[in-house]
Amino acid sequence: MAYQTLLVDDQNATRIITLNRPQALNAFNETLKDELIDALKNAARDKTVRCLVITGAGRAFCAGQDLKDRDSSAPVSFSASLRDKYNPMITSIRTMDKPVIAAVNGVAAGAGCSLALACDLRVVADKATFIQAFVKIGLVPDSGATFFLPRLVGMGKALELAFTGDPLDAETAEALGVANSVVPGETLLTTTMDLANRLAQAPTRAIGLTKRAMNRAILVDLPSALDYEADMQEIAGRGPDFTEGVSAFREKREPHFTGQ
Ligand code: LHQ
Repeated sequence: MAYQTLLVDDQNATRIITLNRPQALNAFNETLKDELIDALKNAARDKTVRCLVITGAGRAFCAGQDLKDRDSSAPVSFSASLRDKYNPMITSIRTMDKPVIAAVNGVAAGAGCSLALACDLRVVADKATFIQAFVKIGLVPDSGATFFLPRLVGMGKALELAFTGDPLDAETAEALGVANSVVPGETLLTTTMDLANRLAQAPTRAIGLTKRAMNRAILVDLPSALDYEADMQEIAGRGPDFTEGVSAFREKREPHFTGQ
């Protein structure tokens, strides 16, 4: 499949998937979601691929759902959008029997932040930020954010980030264990590829089994958590604060939430 919104490049046994809608900060439109699901499936089943790197083109990693794409920014069913598109991406990353590294080149917001959190490791550019942007548009953290974030940073910090939508900078992300390492933006890809090539030469079968065992040790409830998030998002997405939040984003103004 030739992709319109992704670049896929193999370097030795490492596959690099680059989200490629830089003009929209790599926000997820329907095409990007469909293509990423397909690319993840291919990477999972291709035995020549022994490590996967996910990164973004331009200055952002991914700004989450495309809020200007009128076909999908207010889907008919939020829960269906999550169950059919976002949750399969997250599940695919977690169930892939090979290491997945996010090379977080810039801002990772909303479902883009969730995508980075679902990866096994995060190598982060010094100017990158992680933003639980959902609350800014009256939504609930989704695509696994309610599941991965408290496991990475603890409940108190996770709730603070989710309630405020304040950016988590790279240095703090490293201190909290969200970033495995922080490097200057110019060296992000070379540093990530050094790690990826090392992991791609490691015993992939053992690494895959290690990932399965860790998933089982602390991520066994992921399917029900993804399902529950979808239900919560359906409720939040039907409320007036979501409509106001998206209008405010599009009109570049502060939102006025009623709390209903
Ligand atoms: C964008 C976006 C964007 C479109 C920047 N879409 N254009 C699941 C279920 C169903 C529905 C709803 O959603 C979900 C899951 C989610 O992901 S919800 C969360 C969606 N994402 C957000 O709320 C993040 C929105 N973006 C931002 O808050 C900021 O743009 C960030 C913090 C990412 C970056 O800020 P800046 O560096 O100041 O850049 P900017 O705001 O100036 O954006 C640059 C351009 O990119 C701008 O377009 P323009 O034509 O004015 O240059 C933005 O409108 C566009 N853009 N994010 N998600």
